Amino acid sequence: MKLAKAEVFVCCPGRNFVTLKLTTDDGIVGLGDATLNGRELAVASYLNDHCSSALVGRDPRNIEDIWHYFYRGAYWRRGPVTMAAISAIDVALWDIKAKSLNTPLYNLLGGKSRREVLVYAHANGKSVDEASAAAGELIAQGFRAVRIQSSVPGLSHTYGIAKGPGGYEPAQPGIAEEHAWDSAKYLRHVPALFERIRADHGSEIHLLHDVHHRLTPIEAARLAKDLEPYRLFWLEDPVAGELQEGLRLIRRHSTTPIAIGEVFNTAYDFSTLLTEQLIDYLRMPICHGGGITHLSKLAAWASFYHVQTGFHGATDLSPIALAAALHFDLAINNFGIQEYMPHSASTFDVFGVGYSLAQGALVVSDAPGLGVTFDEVAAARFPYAPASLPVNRKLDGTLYHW
Ligand code: GCO
Ligand code: MG
Repeated sequence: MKLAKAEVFVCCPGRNFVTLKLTTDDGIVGLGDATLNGRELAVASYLNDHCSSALVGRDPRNIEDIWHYFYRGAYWRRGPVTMAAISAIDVALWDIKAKSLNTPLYNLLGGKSRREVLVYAHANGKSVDEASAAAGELIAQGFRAVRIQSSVPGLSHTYGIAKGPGGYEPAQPGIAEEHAWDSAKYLRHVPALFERIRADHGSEIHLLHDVHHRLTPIEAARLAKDLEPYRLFWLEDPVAGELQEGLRLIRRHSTTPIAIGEVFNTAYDFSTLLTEQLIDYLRMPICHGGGITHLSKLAAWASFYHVQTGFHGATDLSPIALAAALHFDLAINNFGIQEYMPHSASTFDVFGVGYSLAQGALVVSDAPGLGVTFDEVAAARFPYAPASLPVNRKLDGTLYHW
């Protein structure tokens, strides 16, 4: 078996996606998601200009060797653009292998460890009342885990809160929007939000919250400690994760579980976090962290430190990325939870999927491979539309983490 074609598609059915399609000489198609929100064309160029011609002619069954060819062989290692490209190649190769064996991908990853994949949904509100009402609706729909975000009084924008009706989408056309931030206001607000949510919805529902990298280690330690009475499932990205040692301070002060890693792109980004047991959940997704080949190694390594997975699953990760995550989630022992944000109807005009939602969990179909189809004709109806993620400034104008 040989790879005959490597094609890259960039489309915007509601939001931008980059899709890699590999075709073998006997006509098997493998799909990979190469989307990097706000940097789509950089990954498309990496694939088109530096990977496609090196893929053609290779035996797609040799996934491990191809992974190292693009990782070690590139000399310039790591980074989100390179790793998103490698991830897309890797996932497409696993899709081909599973289809050629006529079996769902999870069967090649050890088989099923569970019946379904527990997901968390998103309750967002412009006020605490709105956030609590949104949580109530999700609980009534059967969700067992809900992430709660609400506007911070006194700040014009808050991460996670949609400006108008419809879903939350941070990337906007043109150059980056500027948002305002104040850690003191935020730190006063969040414990009151969770006090109210527990009072309204009881102790059974799993609650999560995303700090989106915005605190210093000692501020994060304070928040994690203040939230202890509300028994969070996790507190996400409490600090920017470049300084892994920074998480020691949080651990020293609190037992609130910590999740981190949606912007990481290799297992090396977790080395101190795992060996010192500074986190509880790793969020680096398959589509940005080197694909199934690299995540299998990271997840196995994490399991020795009692760390579970909780992959990033915002809508800027395509249905191909979500399907890859679901097969992996189903198979590994140390699965924790999967993020879930529903894709728009136009996204499903382009991507056909086999997973479905039932009582707060996703159920994976037994279709061979990933179980995802890509409609090129439909994709051509939704041309790429440049968009940027926001930047954030403190109230005095200092540039801060978004
Ligand atoms: C999450 C994330 C997203 C990111 C987005 C950036 O936890 O789902 O923080 O909301 O902000 O994916 O493109
Ligand atoms: Mg996040």
